[in-house]
Amino acid sequence: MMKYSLFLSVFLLVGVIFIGSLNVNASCPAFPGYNVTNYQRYPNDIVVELSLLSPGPYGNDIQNAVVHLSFVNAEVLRVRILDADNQRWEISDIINKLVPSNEPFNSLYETKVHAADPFSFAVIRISDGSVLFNTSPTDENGNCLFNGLIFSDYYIELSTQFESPNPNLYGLGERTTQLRLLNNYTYTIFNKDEGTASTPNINTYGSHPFYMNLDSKTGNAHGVLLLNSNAMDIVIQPQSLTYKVTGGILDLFFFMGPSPLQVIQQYTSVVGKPHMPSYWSLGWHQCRWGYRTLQDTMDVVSNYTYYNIPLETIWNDIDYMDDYKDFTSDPERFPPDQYGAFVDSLHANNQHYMMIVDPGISNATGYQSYEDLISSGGYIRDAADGVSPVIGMVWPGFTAFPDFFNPDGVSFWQQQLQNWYNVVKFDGIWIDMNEISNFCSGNCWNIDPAPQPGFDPNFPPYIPGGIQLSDRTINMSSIQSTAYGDVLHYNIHNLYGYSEGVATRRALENIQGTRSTIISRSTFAGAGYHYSHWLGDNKSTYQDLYYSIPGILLMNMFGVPLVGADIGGFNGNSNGPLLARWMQLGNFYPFSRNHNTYNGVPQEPYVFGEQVMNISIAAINMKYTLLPYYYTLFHFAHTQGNPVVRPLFFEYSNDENTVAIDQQFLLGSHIMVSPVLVEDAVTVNAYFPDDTWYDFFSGELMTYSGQNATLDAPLEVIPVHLRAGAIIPTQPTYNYEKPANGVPITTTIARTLPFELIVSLDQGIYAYGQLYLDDGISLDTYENGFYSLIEFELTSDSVTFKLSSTIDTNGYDASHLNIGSIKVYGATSLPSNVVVNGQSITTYQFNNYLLIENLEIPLSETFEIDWS
Ligand code: MIG
Repeated sequence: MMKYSLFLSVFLLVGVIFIGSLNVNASCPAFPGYNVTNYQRYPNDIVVELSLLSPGPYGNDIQNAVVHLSFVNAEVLRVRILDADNQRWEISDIINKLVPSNEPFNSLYETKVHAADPFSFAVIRISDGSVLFNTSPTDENGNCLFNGLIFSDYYIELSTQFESPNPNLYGLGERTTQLRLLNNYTYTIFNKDEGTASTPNINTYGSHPFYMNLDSKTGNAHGVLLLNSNAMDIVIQPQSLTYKVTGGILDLFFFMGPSPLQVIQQYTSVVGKPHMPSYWSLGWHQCRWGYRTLQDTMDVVSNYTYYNIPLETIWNDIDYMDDYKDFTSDPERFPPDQYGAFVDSLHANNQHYMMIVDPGISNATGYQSYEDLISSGGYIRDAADGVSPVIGMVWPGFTAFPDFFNPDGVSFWQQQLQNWYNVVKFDGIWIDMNEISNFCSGNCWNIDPAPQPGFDPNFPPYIPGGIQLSDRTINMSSIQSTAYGDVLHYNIHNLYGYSEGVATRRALENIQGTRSTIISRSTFAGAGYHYSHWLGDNKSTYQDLYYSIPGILLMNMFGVPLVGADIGGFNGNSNGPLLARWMQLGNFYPFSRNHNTYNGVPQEPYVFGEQVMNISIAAINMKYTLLPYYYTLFHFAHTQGNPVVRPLFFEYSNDENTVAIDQQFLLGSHIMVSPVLVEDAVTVNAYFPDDTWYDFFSGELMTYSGQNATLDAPLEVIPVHLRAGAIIPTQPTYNYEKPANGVPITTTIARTLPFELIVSLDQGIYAYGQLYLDDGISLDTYENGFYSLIEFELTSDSVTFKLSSTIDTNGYDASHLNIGSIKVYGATSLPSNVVVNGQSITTYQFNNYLLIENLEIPLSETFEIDWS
């Protein structure tokens, strides 16, 4: 038992320091941690000096530590725990985009530092006094919950107790998982080539050491980021959460929300807000592993055209390469001149082209890229001599790996991509295998390294996930050259894909001079600032159809909004009904790509007969019709960090029923998607939060609110509902007539079509919406003012109605764009008079909703429509 008596407390503007005394029971906790030897209060900081009270379990304890509690701004607190005497690896300069406030502020939080033995701290929400983080090892009854701070060279441990047990937690990616985290589980964070089709909850391709905690009683949420790139376990128990980290420092950020959306806005202000994607990347993508020849690839494009299915981008997998060597193409199967000409012909039709590039560079004799890599010196080095490249084995056989922390590795990469671009004018790049994936474990010339005496980076004293860290990747002892000197791969393994993504982004921006489109398998916190992601190897099953929803929702919470799962499923064989359901759901992913493995049966939308094809065409048209809305959502992702797709709890955070919902989701804040995820099912059980909802297609007012409902969903139907209060800008593509060259609609054409505004009236007879426009491809259009932002508003006194626009900024020439029609859901009768910009019109009708047609209202000017 412990007794805890306060003899002094000092209240400060934003921080509270408790200086107390503590009687420590020798056995509780087992590792009490550190003494406080000094503290200092500065205007926006508290600095606490610590000295080791009791060594941790693994030796090499840090004797003197220093804690900086920094009040960054009103919503963000940062707590860094450093070695006072020695510099340790930390990543803050690479990832952290935060500019601390210089202005005085009234923070939403206060901190309590237990400034005596042992050290602990707490973070408290001022508005209701709730304790969001508390590292004190004992609970209020003196029960011992966990250890104090352990801070040693290769093992760091810190725990927090929950104010009430079993909170709603989300995050800690990447993994295949339900949306809400399990309450008794150890989550490993360590990048690994691990398909989603295997065990749920284990660590997969990326690292996102961030969680959100939602208190559904108050609706308040907060977030916590541990900015650290080392392998770690995060142990969640009913009363506590424990970080067990293999190196680096503790660099914690606390985000006060209080809404879930605000938590993500604050989180992305630290790790970086998402880049603005190219408009075309939101179109429909077709890929597979197994388009073995250029002719195979061309045939797919022809089939799309023949069946009149929109195709924005055709992709090639590793099939195109000569012996799987990057930046080459097979002379027979993909003859370079014909290959380049094919891509040029796509461009002539406003279509796009992407192909895969792997990081492993073959060491085959005479391979120019390998010679270039070796002479650049920008490769990951082997610990054995510190000079030679570490050798792995991937598709081309033995390979070396560029070191993207090394400027020479970055220049090498840019040069290779430039050389390849001279052959094939690709529009974007797909980067795979960048966990790093390796077909053997460790150095392939020394397969399966045995544990070494002393510190062995492959087998640190504590091994997150319990498997040697070099399992199916390179040795952790490998050496990388960073701006901070040589760093063990051990410390930065989780940053490999991120560093490749950053290098690829820079290269493409230099080569193309436009926004880059990069889809990467591996990510780290903040990856979305630079590039985008697909969820990796799933399976053609209904289970994985479901898992794709929490997958895209979590990535959106991590600030990586342009994300999707392989539509149709990667491993295994798809079939007609599964593909139909996946096409329907997948065209609501922000990134929509059909992709399949080498030996799977074909799963292009035209292979399973006419019904599935027509369902697919309808699904793609739905996406294209909504593109102006998606693009506007991406603008607010880019500027504010807002997720493009969101869990229901984001909008209804004090509705207990929403906290675990991950079979439905919201697109933006107003479009709710409730897909069929069960084989042969023709109904969906969907939850309708307490609000007013309309059927998105028919405009019918739903009678459900705050309850579950069983909805009809035969194979050709995906239930979609529109929340009241919205004005959704769309450009319907359904009636597009193919031009003479027969090419089905592309995003280039879609974005020139007449707009249709879909208005959903709420009970106050109000609705609001926004539309962001720019050229869709240039860099920094928003930052440079080359954009237009239009707001739409509907107001009414319930007799007269007024729909009008305002134009916030007009840096993009939208004079070629018109509003052609308006639908008003929730209107109850045919108006007697409709006036557009002062002129009476007659082209309107009422049938379930008010439809005003045959308009030609220029978007570049404000308008007003009145009816009564
Ligand atoms: O070892 O390039 O996740 O999408 O088709 C497999 C072949 C390598 C893994 C990717 C997958 C891709 C496949 N790649």
